[in-house]
Amino acid sequence: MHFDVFNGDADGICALLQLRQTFPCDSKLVTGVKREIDLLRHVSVNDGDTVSVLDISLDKNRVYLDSILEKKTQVLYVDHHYAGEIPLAENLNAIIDESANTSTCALMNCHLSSSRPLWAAVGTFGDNLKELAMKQLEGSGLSKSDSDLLEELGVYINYNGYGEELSDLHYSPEKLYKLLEPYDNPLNFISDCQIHFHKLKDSYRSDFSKALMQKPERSFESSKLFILPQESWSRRVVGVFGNHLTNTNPNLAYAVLVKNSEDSYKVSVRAPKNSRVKASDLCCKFPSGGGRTAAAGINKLHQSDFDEFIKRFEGFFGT
Ligand SMILES: [Mn+2]
Repeated sequence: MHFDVFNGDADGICALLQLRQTFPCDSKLVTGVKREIDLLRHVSVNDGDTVSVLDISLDKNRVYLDSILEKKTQVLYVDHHYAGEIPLAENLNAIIDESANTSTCALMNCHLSSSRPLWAAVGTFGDNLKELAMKQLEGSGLSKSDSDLLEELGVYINYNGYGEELSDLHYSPEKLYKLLEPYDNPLNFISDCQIHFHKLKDSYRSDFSKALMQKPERSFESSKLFILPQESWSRRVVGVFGNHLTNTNPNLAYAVLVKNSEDSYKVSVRAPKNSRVKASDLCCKFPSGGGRTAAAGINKLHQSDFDEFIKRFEGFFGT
């Protein structure tokens, strides 16, 4: 059997679309809400099985990966999150680049010699890397309005991945992948599946308009912190709201917090666009923190760490 293990956001879904449209195979899909990144724990392999892992941190899956590699299973690992030390194993093909200006979709596009550049662009737009997304489209001859549509689709698929549980999401990432999979060209999905495209668009707009009414909880010289109410729209919009804030004011760092059901917060951090400070370095200081240079998060920031987080957040981006 082949396992396709992928992040439930746009970058994960679109990286798998590129791979499977180029090399079709009947695989077992393993995915979840965007925050669920230790997905390899769901995979138990037998002799002859193979695995692809897309857009989830190697470091967060290390123990599971090590045991899969010990069984001589062939693994393709494509990612841009914090990886730590990459295991040296003949049966591991790791395409990992942690630099700020890359996405799993762009790495996959390179790996597949640009076989599905439009999907590579959609996923990269989803990760809020607009310039890099436009690079994937070079030579495709798309009009401005078509590339705008691809950007919209990327933002909506990315938005759909956020939530505490699958029940917060409009589409489970597996269902969304299966809806998109028949379309070699994402523009054909948009024109053929207006119902789905508009459902994503309308929900995004409705959630987003609520977020825009929120005032910052704390404003520092070089950063702002928002706390959204404990509702499912907040859990869905937290990441795209963070992207919007950083796009609007690239000089500031942002943290957006949403209270979890327990005594903790889910935290989304965006580094200032034009700084080299790594958002992931701040988040990794807390248990359940992770991410990448421009965008990182903490799944469960305990109430007892709240003041400490605010202090570090202010200081981290303050110099
Ligand atoms: Mn990504």
